[in-house]
Amino acid sequence: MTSTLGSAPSTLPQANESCWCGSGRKYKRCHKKSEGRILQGLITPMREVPANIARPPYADTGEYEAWDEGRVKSPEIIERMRASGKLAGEVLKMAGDMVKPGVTTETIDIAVHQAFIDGGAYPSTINYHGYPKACCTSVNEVICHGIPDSRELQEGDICNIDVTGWLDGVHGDTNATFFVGDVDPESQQLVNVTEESMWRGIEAVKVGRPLSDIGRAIEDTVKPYKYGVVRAFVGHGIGEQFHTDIQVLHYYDSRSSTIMRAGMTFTIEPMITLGTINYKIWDDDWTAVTSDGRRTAQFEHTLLVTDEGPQVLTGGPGTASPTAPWKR
Ligand code: EYL
Ligand code: CO
Ligand code: CO
Repeated sequence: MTSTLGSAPSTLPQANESCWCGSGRKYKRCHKKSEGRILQGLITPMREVPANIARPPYADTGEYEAWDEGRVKSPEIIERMRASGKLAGEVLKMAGDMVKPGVTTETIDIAVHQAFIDGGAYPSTINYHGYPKACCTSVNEVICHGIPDSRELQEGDICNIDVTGWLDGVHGDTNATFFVGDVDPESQQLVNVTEESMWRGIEAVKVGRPLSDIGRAIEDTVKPYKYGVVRAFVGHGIGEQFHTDIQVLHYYDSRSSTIMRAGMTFTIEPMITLGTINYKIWDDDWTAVTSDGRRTAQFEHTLLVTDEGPQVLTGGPGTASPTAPWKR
C-alpha cells in the first residue's frame, strides 16, 4: 500500500532509500515512478452546446456511421472549410493567450467552448467517440488527448491545446504547444523543433507526390536532435467528417503511397518526443502519455493541396506561423 496523500519533500531520497511517504518501501518501489509526472485533476461533466448551434451526427449519441466522403473536395466545400479553419485558428490563438501559471486547463476549455459557440460552430470533440470536452490539453509528458481538468498550469510546463470546430458542416482542426512562463532550454528546443518539423512537412505537400514525402520531411527535421517521432497517432483526412480515410504518417513509410491531388484536405500534426515513442493510456481511457515520462510536443494545421502548393486553412494572424529565424 502506498500513500497518495501528502507531497514530496524538496530533497528526494536515493532510489534504494526508504520512501519519503512513510510506507517503509524503497523509494524506487514507491513514489519515484510518479515523481515529476503530472497528476490529473478533477474533470467536470460535459458542457451543453446551445440548441441554436447545428450539431454533427455523433453529437447526441457519441457514435455514427462513417461514410465515404470524396478525397478531392468541391470548390463549395473548400470555401466552407476556409471559414471553419479560420475560426479554429482564431480560437487556438485566443486559447494560447490564456496560457500562464495558475490557470487551469478547465478554464481554457470553457473559453474554447464559448469561442466556438460565439463563432457559430459546434466544438467538434464534444461527444466525439464520447470525448467530454471542447478541446484537448496535453501537458508535458502527455502526447495527446489530455482532458481539460482542475490542474493549474505550473511555471515551466509545456501545454498543447488542440481545437476543432464544426462550422457550416465542415471541421477545422489545429493545435500548438505553448510555454507556461519560463521553460527549460531542453523543452524550448523540443517545442521549436517540433513546430519546424510541422512546417517542413507542410512544405512537402505537392500535387503528384506521395504522402510519404511528408513523413520523410518531418523525420529528417528531427533526426539531428535524436528525438522520437510518435507512430501511434497520425494526421488524417478532414472535411465533412472529423476523420476520413486518408492517413498522414509523421515518419517515412514507403507504403504511404497515396498521391496528393489538388483539392485534398488533411491535417499534419507531428508528435515529437525527447525520449521514447512508446506510450501508455491513463485509466481515463483517453490521455496518452510517454511511457518514460519524458516530454513531448505537437503542432497541427489543416491543409488544402493546390496546384500552387499547400494552403494552410487554419492559419491567420497569431496562429502557429512561420516566424522563427529558420523560417526565413
Ligand atoms: C477524441 C477519440 C480517442 C481528437 C483528434 C479528440 C480521443 C482519443 C478517441 C483525433 C482523434 C481530439 O484532434 C484530433 N486530432 O488532431 N480523436 C480525437 N479526440 C478521441
Ligand atoms: Co487536432
Ligand atoms: Co487532427
